[in-house]
Amino acid sequence: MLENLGVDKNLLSQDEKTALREKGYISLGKLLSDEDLKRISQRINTLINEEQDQMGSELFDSPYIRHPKEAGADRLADLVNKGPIFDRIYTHPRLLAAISYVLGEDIKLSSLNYRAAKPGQGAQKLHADWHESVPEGDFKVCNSIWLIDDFTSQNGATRVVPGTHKMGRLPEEVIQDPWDSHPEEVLCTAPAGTVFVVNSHTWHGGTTNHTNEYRRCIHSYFCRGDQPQQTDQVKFIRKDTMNRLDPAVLALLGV
Ligand SMILES: O=C(O)CCC(=O)C(=O)O
Repeated sequence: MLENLGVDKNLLSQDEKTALREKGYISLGKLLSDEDLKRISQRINTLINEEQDQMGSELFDSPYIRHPKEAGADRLADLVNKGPIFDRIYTHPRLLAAISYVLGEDIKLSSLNYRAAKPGQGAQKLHADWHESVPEGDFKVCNSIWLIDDFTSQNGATRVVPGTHKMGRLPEEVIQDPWDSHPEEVLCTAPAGTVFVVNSHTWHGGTTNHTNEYRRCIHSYFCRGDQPQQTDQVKFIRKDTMNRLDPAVLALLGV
């Protein structure tokens, strides 16, 4: 399947592979042009206007993996079905090379959601995106963060504690207060259009947005083929989405 999506092991440099292995996250650089960002922002604004208080409902109401509502951030969910503009955000070959480097060749999209930290809010405790600790190498999930705005030290950039994916422990098993800043945490600051791939077992979390603007990103989140998806794509996939996507993309969705 990955071959048919243009994925090749050589799409990642040795340094990128080492960083993913050792630190548990990397920047893939700027994968979205300013024109892409403009068009994605327009589509997001349209969806926000259309969905209003239903925003993110597919995520919060899921009978499969229920995600807690977050007062400090807006969400849009199920972006797979909300326009071809979002396709590249889960099919980019360099993204898939990085995700499969962490999870192995058998991967599925788990969910494709938008998260915007509200002005003055957006802080999260340090967490892993998995309910239990896993031994190094038995990774179940891997996320990517597509920056729609610049991530700065002021606007709630994601924090990551490098190397914690190798500890086989959840933050709450080790530190007293996962809301506190961690002495080794690093902020993922970068220009809009940049993509970070974060092994989801690496401790991480949103930080407070100290500006007056929303801090926006899209999470293109993957799981190993033998794990349940956050958004059950078989249940959610719309006919028009199914008709326009290649078989290899449908396989990536688990459809
Ligand atoms: O958007 C972010 O900065 C990180 C969000 C995150 O880690 C999550 O929602 O699990």
